[in-house]
Amino acid sequence: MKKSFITSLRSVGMAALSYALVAGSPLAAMAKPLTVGFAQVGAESAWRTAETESIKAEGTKRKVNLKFSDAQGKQENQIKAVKSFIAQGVDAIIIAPVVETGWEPVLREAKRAKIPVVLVDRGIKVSDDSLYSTLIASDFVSEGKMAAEWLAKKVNEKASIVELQGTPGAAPAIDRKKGFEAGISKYPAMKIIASQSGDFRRSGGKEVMEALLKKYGNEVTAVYAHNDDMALGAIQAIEEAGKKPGTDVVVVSVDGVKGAFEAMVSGKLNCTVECNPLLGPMAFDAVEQAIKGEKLPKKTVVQDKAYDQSTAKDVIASRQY
Ligand code: GZL
Repeated sequence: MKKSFITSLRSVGMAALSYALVAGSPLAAMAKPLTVGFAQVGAESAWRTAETESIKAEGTKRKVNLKFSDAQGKQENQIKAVKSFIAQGVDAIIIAPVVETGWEPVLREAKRAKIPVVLVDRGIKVSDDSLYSTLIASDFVSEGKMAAEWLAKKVNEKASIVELQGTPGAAPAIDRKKGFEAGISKYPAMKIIASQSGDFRRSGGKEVMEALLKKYGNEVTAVYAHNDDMALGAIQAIEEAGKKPGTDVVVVSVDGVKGAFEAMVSGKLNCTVECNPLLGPMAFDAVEQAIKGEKLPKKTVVQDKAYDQSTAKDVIASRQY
């Protein structure tokens, strides 16, 4: 009796010891599922939807408890969501910041709460870049330059261009404009005759294009849209004005969503510069590294590539978004 009693005491002791080792140790932090808050911009475009799906799918794959917030395009809603994530004591926060400015106060709160912040897809302007762990995004200036170079070749360096801008104050809108203007600056006969925001929305692109076609008519020979959704809206407006998009008016945009490839196959869109939205795997790699306190690069640049009608048919079936 005595011997077996001691044996069972020993096994209980071992179990208790191993629990203590795991419970209070870093292993414990890795053992329990992470809780991550994701403050998304909204659902303004097909690109945005693809990004949301990528992050949600990766969170599910990694058994993360993901708290999702759709800000309907409003920064105040994003800030409210981040404050709520902090109050809930999440392990990390992912933000796709709708605009570049206004983030310091809430990011200081996250820093005080020792909650790492990973930025995806759009950058921010802060005086202290320790307020976020890393940014995973495309180089929007380069995208604008690629669009300009492609257009210059297509129109033999001569065009009167309507520019459809993205959301005012958003990094992609600011930098795609900067890159495109730099790109066409080498060609004196390539002029932006009008530039207006369609807020990255298809409806916005259509409305702005309708108004600018009424104002400039046949003077417009090309459109540069900061995203495919606005380009597809502009294509509708061009058709409704009795013109052939892709022929009478050359249309160039950014994102590389499925709808853009379909429009290139049908000859209505001429070129799209891909901006990959499938950021889920990289975002959660960064989250896990940030939680472990690992040093991350301030920015990871997602590689982009231009597609046009010459390649659209071959690649459309393999497009992932
Ligand atoms: C780019 C992203 C932009 C897309 C748009 O990283 O922020 O916002 O180009 C989306 O389609 O609305």
